[in-house]
Amino acid sequence: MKKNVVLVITLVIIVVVMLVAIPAGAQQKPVFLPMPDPGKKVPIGNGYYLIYGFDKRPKLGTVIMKLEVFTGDGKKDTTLEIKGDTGMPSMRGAHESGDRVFTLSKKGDYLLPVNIVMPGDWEIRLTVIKEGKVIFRGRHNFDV
Ligand SMILES: [Cu+2]
Repeated sequence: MKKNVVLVITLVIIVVVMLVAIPAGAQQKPVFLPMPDPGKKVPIGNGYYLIYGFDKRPKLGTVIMKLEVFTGDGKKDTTLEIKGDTGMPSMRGAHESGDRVFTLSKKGDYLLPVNIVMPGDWEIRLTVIKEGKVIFRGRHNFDV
């Protein structure tokens, strides 16, 4: 009899943990869509698009990521908040920069320094925010 009680209590605890933990985990893992290559148009919704690139081919050291956002009729939009998180997918947590905000240049380009600290596979995850709402998440993967 005691064994059954222990079994039932264990099962109840497992079910409760699953109900609480799985939806919370799902909310914490946003999906970043793979983006077209540097220099190409990346649609970000509502006809808007962005074009990104680097000041030089990414290599060890600091490279500057440059990004421009255009409205559907081709005007630059400089009202967005854009964040970038850089790291190595094969070494999750080892070099993650955390979300860092792009600064806006006088020309209306969004700029972010990216530190490449070792050779291998790298990933930049972009989050684009308009009026406090995330409108786009995308990632760029490359090898150094
Ligand atoms: Cu590494």
